[in-house]
Amino acid sequence: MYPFSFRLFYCAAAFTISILSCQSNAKPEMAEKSNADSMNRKWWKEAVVYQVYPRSFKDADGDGVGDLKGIISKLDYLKSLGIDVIWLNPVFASPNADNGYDISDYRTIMKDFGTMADFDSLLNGLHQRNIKLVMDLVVNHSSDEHEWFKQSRSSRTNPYRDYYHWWNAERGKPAFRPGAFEVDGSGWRFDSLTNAYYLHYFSYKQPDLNWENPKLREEIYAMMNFWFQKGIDGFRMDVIPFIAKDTTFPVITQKVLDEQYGGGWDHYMASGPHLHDYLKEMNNEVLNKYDCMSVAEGAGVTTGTAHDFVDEDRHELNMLYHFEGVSLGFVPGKFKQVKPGGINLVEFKNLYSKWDTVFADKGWGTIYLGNHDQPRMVTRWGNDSPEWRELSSKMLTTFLFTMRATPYYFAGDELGMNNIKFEKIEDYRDIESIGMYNQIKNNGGDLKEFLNDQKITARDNARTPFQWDNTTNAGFTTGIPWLKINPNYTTVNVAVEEKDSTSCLNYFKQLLRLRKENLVLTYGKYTLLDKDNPNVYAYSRELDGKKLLILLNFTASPASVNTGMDISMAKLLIDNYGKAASNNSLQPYEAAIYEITSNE
Ligand code: TEU
Repeated sequence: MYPFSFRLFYCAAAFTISILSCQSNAKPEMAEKSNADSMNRKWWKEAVVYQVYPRSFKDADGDGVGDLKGIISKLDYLKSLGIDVIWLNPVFASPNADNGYDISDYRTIMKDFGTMADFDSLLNGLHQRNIKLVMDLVVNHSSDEHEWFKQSRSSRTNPYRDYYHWWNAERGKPAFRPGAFEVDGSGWRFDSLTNAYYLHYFSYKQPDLNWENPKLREEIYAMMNFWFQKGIDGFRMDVIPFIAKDTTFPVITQKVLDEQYGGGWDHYMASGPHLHDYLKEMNNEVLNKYDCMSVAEGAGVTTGTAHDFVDEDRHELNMLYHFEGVSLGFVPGKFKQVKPGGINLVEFKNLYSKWDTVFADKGWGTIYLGNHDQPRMVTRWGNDSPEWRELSSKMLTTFLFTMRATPYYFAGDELGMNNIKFEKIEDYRDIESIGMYNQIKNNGGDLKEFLNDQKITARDNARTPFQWDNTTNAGFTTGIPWLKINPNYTTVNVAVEEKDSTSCLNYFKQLLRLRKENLVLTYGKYTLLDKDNPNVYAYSRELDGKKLLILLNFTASPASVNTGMDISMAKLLIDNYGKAASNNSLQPYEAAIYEITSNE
């Protein structure tokens, strides 16, 4: 059993799954609106968001690290994908303890990535191509190298002292809080300079900001306005439920930690009493002035609390992404260990159907299977063996682009990139993997088991450099890449896939067009079909008399499906095999979308 910090993020999600049935805000009996115009159409609901991890996308200056000029050199590629929005991971000044999630100056560009002039040309280049830019807002914590923190730690009476959470040592040791990336698992660090502890939910290099302090909040809003004035189109908000805490820091008993992860999370660690006051204030001071997009990283958010963030009439945020889907299949009590035997598709279908119902009437959802904190989508949710990598990757892309939610798609997944599966800890660069490894080592745990699990779940699997072509270093850099490149770059890369009409890349583009051309895929009513089928995910989408049927075989064997519809006369819109599935059965990892006419 690992210490709490190991399990925090994953167990919170597991707990919430188990209480979904009693917490849901879902109102399935509510009449479904059928007309797209009455669905409160918004550009960000109809958009496809493509996530660029700048460190890994394209290196223009040969230092082995991706940069803004590199992204600029690939603007036409981004345009060719057909996507609408780029979410750019943090590009602000940072000592890079956590690859930019530790910001030392919110108004400056990180040296590794370039200059503000580069940023301005990137933004212009995107806008010229009709692509919007959403930036990362990391305001639960800053870097310990931020000027605010340097001031704050300098003395107990410094005007910046209350920008962070301090606990004077004469009060005794503060009650345990987890520090996710720390070897000792603690979220408090003692600072002898002022004989006090400061709070950090992540590494000690990421001290938590004190949102109770109105001055801090004003600074954050001014900073957000600064970026909006430059013309950006929105923010993705890093661990935003964490900004509000119970700042009396009561003791969390082991019992609460072990038995009530969801409750412990909400009441003692995050989603503090003033969370929604802050978000309303942020909306009022910043967001409502712009036609922008806001999306919360909704760690710990359940179907029961989601509406508090995203209902239009609350004037807080547009969307959130939950962790329940990506936490599915983890072994309880273990750090990111996936249960053997593959995913339980019935559980998967129930979970995504439940989340669809939550937003059927109000609010809006997101859908994703990968990002910079997750392994590669095809390895985790499909099958990355040479035989099935392409087909299963296309099948998963079909799922993402046919659900009623805004798809968030991670760069490289359109190529079918898969996990690199490092053998040794020395290959990892991620603070999370290295921290956990050292924690397990210190506790005399099973390092071999840990390294095996990491091959499937580590974050660095998604962060390996983007594969452009089959030249040295996949065309990513002329220098030494900061993280090893997946050796399959010689065949899995943009240059090869652009030329192959049947590639993952071309399938991605076709499917994206299909979503754009069929508003039913964005707004249409979702109905799960053949719900107990353990192999096939089947559902329909309906809007204004148009009905599409989506069939996805999640297994490496042929599988039968019973949708109650005769598809023999239906129009096949796309199929990852390039040819129609037979009426009631699917080939391994087959994905098909049909248009059903009324007499079928
Ligand atoms: O992630 C928050 C978060 O919940 C992660 O700790 C997540 O659980 C973990 O990455 C899964 O392995 C955000 C950022 O997306 C992440 O990259 C940062 O490391 C983290 O915040 C701290 O800023």
